[in-house]
Amino acid sequence: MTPEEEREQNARELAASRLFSGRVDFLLSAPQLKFLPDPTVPEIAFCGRSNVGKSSLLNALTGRKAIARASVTPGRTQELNFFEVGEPTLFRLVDMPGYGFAKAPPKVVEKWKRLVRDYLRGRQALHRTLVLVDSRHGPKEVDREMMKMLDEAAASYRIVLTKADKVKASELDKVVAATAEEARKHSAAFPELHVTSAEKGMGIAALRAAVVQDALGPGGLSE
Ligand SMILES: Nc1nc2c(ncn2[C@@H]2O[C@H](COP(=O)(O)OP(=O)(O)OP(=O)(O)O)[C@@H](O)[C@H]2O)c(=O)[nH]1
Ligand SMILES: [Mg+2]
Repeated sequence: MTPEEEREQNARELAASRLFSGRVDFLLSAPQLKFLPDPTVPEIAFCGRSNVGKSSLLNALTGRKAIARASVTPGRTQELNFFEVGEPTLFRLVDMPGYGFAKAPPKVVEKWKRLVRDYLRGRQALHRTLVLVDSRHGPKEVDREMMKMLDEAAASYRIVLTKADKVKASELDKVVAATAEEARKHSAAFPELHVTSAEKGMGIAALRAAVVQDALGPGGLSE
């Protein structure tokens, strides 16, 4: 990065951080497409395997301890959870149900798959999807399936490695390389990865800025 680019990036991160420290409210849970909110503002979706750290990442981005978890009561994980950012609302974050949860009955998994697929394919307001991948494991078969589905829908996505604090630096380098290699195989994946830790705050400021830019465009928050 040139010094000028670095200044711009810092300014973007600061503006994004200010925005996220303002209003962030839970809006609703949608168990079926007909319960989706009116698509009046851009949406950014968070998806990934069960336990990958979706709710924790959402909490870290918004600087809230439990906003995502607070709204998701146990047994209701087949729903899409919407959060609004900004006053007035500038965009929404959508916490998706976790996939690859082996214990869920096949019928439930099928219903979830359909809901997610229909949302991701058909939602005009969807500006970007974040596909979360656990730094300890790298991309798994279910992650590849999700990526393929997004490729086919031409719904572009960022790959976000989570829980980076849980692996050694040398291990992390390997997982980053393997994940970047995977990204190159997918037409709708951004080539650059986000390496994050919700626990330690790593990569959070940059991801915040990226989310704001994805939602609002390059001119996003300029005063
Ligand atoms: N060390 C560490 N642990 C994390 C991090 N992010 C999440 N965790 C832990 O991983 C577990 C799962 O995190 P969640 O945020 O609930 O994961 P999720 O993807 O929302 O899970 P589901 O809603 O069940 O699909 C929790 O015990 C978190 O505390 C991280 O960055 N570092
Ligand atoms: Mg969750």
